[in-house]
Formats: sequence, structure tokens, C-alpha cells
Amino acid sequence: MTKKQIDGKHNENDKQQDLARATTPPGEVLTDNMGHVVSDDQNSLKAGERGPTLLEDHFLREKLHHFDHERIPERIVHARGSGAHGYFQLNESLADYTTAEILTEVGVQTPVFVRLSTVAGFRGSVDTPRDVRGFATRFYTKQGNWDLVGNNIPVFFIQDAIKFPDFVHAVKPEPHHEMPQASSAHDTLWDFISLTPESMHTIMWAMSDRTLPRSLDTMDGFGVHTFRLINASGKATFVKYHWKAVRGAHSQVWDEAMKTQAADNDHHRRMMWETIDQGGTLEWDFGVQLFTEEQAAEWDFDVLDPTKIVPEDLVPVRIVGRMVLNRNPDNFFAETEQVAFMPSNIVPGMDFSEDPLLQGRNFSYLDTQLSRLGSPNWQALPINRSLAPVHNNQRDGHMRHEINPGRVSYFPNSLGGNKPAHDPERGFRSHPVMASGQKLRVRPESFSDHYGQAKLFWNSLTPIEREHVCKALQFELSKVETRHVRVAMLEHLEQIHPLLASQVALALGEQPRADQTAKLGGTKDSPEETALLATADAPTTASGGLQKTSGLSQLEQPQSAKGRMVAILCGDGVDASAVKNLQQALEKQGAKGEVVGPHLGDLGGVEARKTISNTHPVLFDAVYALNGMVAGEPLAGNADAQTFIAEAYKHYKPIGAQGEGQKLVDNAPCPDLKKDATLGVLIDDLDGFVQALGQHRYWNRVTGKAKA
Ligand code: HDD
Repeated sequence: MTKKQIDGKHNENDKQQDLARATTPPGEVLTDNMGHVVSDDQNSLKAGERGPTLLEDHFLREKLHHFDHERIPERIVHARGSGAHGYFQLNESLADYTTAEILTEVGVQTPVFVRLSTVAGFRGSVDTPRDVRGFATRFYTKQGNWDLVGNNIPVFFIQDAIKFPDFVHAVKPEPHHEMPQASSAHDTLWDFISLTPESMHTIMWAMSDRTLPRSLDTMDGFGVHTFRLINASGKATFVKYHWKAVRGAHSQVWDEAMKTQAADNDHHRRMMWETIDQGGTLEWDFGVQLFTEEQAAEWDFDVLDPTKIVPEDLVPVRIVGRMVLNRNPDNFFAETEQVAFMPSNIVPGMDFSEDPLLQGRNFSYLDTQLSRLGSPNWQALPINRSLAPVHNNQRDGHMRHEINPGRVSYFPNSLGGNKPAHDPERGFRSHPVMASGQKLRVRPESFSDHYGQAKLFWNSLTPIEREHVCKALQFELSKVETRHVRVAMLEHLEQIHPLLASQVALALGEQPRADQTAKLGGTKDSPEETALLATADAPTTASGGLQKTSGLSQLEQPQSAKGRMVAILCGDGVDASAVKNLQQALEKQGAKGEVVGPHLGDLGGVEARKTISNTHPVLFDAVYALNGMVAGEPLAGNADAQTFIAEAYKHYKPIGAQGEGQKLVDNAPCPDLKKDATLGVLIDDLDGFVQALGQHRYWNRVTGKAKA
């Protein structure tokens, strides 16, 4: 596999070169693992043509021996993930706050490896469940590896690491029958959540569009915890880290996400792989929120509490760099499966905070790598090896790679020139925070507000996003079989907003408490409903006095057609110039038009690499209907093509049509479909359609009404 060069100047210790040294391209001659050339790899050694296989067949034994031990334990959470290489470039120095070179050296491109994952599903589960996404970034810096091991939501379900095993046991498939796979919609999770009020803010994020990302590069990332940056004069500043998707954060709707699971289990993984393989990139802006201990002390929430954000309207996110992913791994297992992140991997000029969740994580990740990778030498694996040189007196252990010559493996020493020696100046030093007090098992009072920021999140969403939160809770809780758990959750929702609680209660067959019942009239999709939600703000607490804040609603994010995928529905004999015009217009905006035809191959001057029956509208951002024939009949009369249009319309996606394609739109089994540009349906208006593509969805459509 030829490696794509990372464009531009890069760090002299380039990870790509480092991995190239470890990469073994397929050779000419087949050998066993000891370098013996294999004479025949098709037949085991037997006594006679039809006789028994001989134990002395050491080629057979070695091959089966290795095969029998090729699986390692999957990650206990975040088992399903996809990775890519790239680089981070700092564009604005933070030298006032830190000595960390990665955050002070502007213009240097530091190699990174990123693994983006779901949390609950097993390694072989699906890419588009409703789930938090892991966002783990390793920076191979000259001062050693920095691992920023975050998620795509900025808060977490629990405040103390001691609860993590309980949380994971509750969300994973239930132990008596190992169901459901990759889903939170089941009794044990909601039983735990209903008894864990601290999780309410994060549950609102988990039930929002944030956990249905459209693709891996249309989701934001967060370091979650408060960390510290330490500058040259030893001054500490609190910091929260952010990744802002350059393409903006956009999501699927739930019906679409469910169908995507069936249409392509690997949808996100495939999009990332194909984007990079076709020379594209996935990009995020890197931002920091910087605030002092004095500022933090003023706020009515505790910055050590991982269930709380620092609202961006209190402390804006300062964009200081960019990350570009532009190289696929050569081998999934060796790189994406064996990469082992640790939040405790930080470099001089950084430090932890006393966030109890972070403190517990700092133990857990080192610990888990031993059971996953089987040896204390896992840092020597190519994907985990730092680019910064490694010199210490750690020796032996399973699978030792390094050969350390000499007789000295201790410090101080006189027999080895007293090397390698520690370096109080250059070495990592913990910030001398005062830490004292009685030994106590307590939760600080400052952690005790569990609904204030849940309200802040609700208030900051647009009505349609609130509607999605309602529907998600209706779906999830209606899957809970134990009524008292459902009712317990309604109590919590009452604390967040009575309207939310009553909407969910209706779907659960419970009597809503709020007087909004009369207005609600059920859970249909309708402008009235959305209008009602527009007025449903709740008084907040623990939010710095804010009622709402920027940075939480996805619909305020940048909209662009870049990276969008359009299905171009064509038949045999399609107008090839119309296809080419559309594809060129899309490419100008960084989007892509894929011909979807009645069969693979030539449609008369246009080639189809996807067919109406082997792909699905949920895998595209928009649909454009042209002309042509399907098995001798006009495309407009093809039921599958008509459904293609109807599904895309139902998922609020832009629809375009030209010439005869308009008839296909007319025939779509979608009573609500209106050919109206303000609803994102553009007829004979190519420029308008490309423009419409930038607006991710048309939420002003009314869908779901029964056929008249
Ligand atoms: Fe964790 C993996 C992110 C809480 C213990 N975690 C893991 C991964 C991500 C996160 C992205 C996958 C890394 C990869 O791709 O290999 N975890 C988080 C975030 C958390 C969080 C953002 C809350 C702020 N995690 C958390 C706690 C604990 C762990 C509280 C334990 C006390 N996490 C683990 C782990 C994993 C892990 C069990 C499993 C695989 C691994 O570490 O390498 O150690």
C-alpha cells in the first residue's frame, strides 16, 4: 500500500517513517515465522496420499498455532472504533499559559493517530446506534505522547470513577441473555440512570442528535475534564479542550440511523476510509477554554465535576490549531486495535485536575492495556511507540522488543556513567497544588446540582432538536419493560422541564402532570408541536447565571455542501450531459454525486457503480432524479426509485430533479412531498439544489401525516 505523504513540512520525527520501518510489505517468497521458505502451503504432510497427517509437519503446526491465538480481548468499552493518521498544526501559540511545545510551536505539524468509537457495542457491532462516540487523539510529540482521550459530548454520566464499572455493566447487553447489542434502550441502563441523578445532564446529551452523528467528521470532540496548563513561570491555568468539526456537527434522524444499521453496518468507518483513500481529509479545529482558579471559584458549578460544562458564553472557545486526518492505517489490527490510549499521557507544561473521574481514569487505562495487550511492553508496539526517545531501566516482561546492552539497569549508578539520569529541568513536573484533608468517602456539595445544566442544554437547543430529545426518550423508555423504572425517569424529567416530562409520559401511557396535555395531543410531527417547544425554556442553576449558551445546538454550526454525498438516480439512456453537469457543480462545492442506476456498468455514456437495489437513501445526504429506463420501463415508474425519493424526503434531505426526473418525484409515495424550493425540493434548478445541499436538512417540512 503506498503511503500518502502528509502534505507540507512535518515534524522531523515523523510517525509515518517510524511506522514504515515496522511495516512489512508482502514479500515474494512464502516463509514460516522463522524464515524457512515454505515448499507447499496447500497440503499438510501425510503418510501416503490418503494417510494420516504427520505431527512432524511443523509448518502446519506453526500456522494453526498462530491462527488459534490471533484474537485478543476487545476493549471493555469503546470496542468498536475506526482509526486514521494525520497531523496537528498549532496556529496560535499558548506560550503565555504553557511550556508544552505542542501548544507553543506554531506551524509544526505533529503526527497524530485518532480512533473514533462507539461505547456500548462490541467490536463487531454497528456504526450508527444511538451512542456517545469516543474521540481519542494521540499526538506523537517531541516531548512524548500526549493522549487526549475524549468523547463527542463534553460531559459524562458519573462524577466518580468508582461508579464506572456499574455504569458500564448497566449499559452493556444484559448478562442473562446478552441483549440488546449496542443499545441503551433497555431496563438495566435506565434502572441505573433513574437511581443516579448526576447523570441527568449527560442523558440529555445522549438523547440528543449528538449521539447520531451523520459521519465521523461531522461531530465535535471534547476533552471533558478540566486539565491544567503550566507556563514557564509555573503559573497554572485551567483548560478545557475542544474539537470543532470543520464541516460542522450534523446528525442523522433516528429512523435514518436505524435503517443505516441495516444498510451498512460500517457506514462511518467506510466513509472515513473512502474519503481518505480518495485523497480527502477529515478536519477539526482545536480550541481551548482557558480560565483561572479564581474565575472558577466565582461560578455556581464546580469545574472539577465532569457532569458540568463551562458554558461557552462564559468562556469562549479559542481556536488555536487544526487537526487533519489524511492517511488510513495499513493494518487494522496492528494499528487501530493495538493502539492504547491513556489520559495519563500528558507532556511537561500540562497537568491533571483533581476531577475524581479523571483521577480514576488515570489508573484504569494503564491497567486495562495489560489485559488487552498481554504484556507490560505494549508501549513498544509500533503504533504506541513514542517518537521521542525512550531510555529507562525497565526491563524484561513478556514480548520484550528492546535489547538493552550493558550491565546497568538502575539509577543512580557509577558503572554506566550515571545514565540515563532524570532531569528536573526538562522532565515532567506536577503542579504543586496544595492537597490535604481527612481521608473521606464523600461527594462534594459543589457537585450536587444535577438538573441546572440539563436545563441549560434544553434551553440552548432549537425546537426541532428538543423534539428529537423528546422522541428519543419516548423510544428508549418505551423499550423499558419495568414500569417503576419508567415512572422514576419521568420524575427526573419533571425536574428538567414539565413539558418534556409530559411529552414522554404520553408515549409511555402515563398520565402527564403538566397542563400542557391539552395542547400536546400526542407526539405527531407538526409545526404546532415545534412552536410549543419553542417556548419551553426552564430556569437554570449551576450555569453561571446563563439561561442558554452557544456551542450546544448543532443547528447554529457552519453549513456547507463540503463532503456531502448525493445519489443521482438514473436509468439506461440517461442524459449523460445532465449527470456530468451535476457532478461538476457538486465537485466545485467539495460534494460528490454518485450515479445510482438499475444495474452496474454503462447506462449509455454514464457508469453506475451503485444500483438502486444495492444501496439505500440513508447512505446519502440528498437525492437528484434524472431520466432513463429501468428494465424497459421509465425510471419514473420504478417503485424502488420512488421509495428512494420518499425516504430522503421523510428524512428532511434536499431533493433535486431535472426534466423527466420530475415525474419520479411526483410518483414518490410521500403525500406530504411538496415541490417547493423553501422545503428543499428543487425542480430544474441545479444551482438552487447545490445551494440547498449546504443546508443539511429542511426541518420546516411536515412529514408523517397519514395518506389522505
Ligand atoms: Fe474511558 C476506553 C473516553 C470514562 C476506562 N474511554 C475509552 C476510549 C475512549 C474513552 C475514547 C477508547 C480509547 C480507544 O479508542 O482505544 N472514558 C472516555 C471519556 C470518559 C471515560 C471521555 C469520561 C470523561 N473510561 C472512563 C472512566 C473509566 C474509563 C471513568 C474508568 C474508571 N476507558 C476506560 C478503559 C478503556 C476506555 C476501560 C477501555 C479500553 C481502553 O481503556 O483502552 O480503561
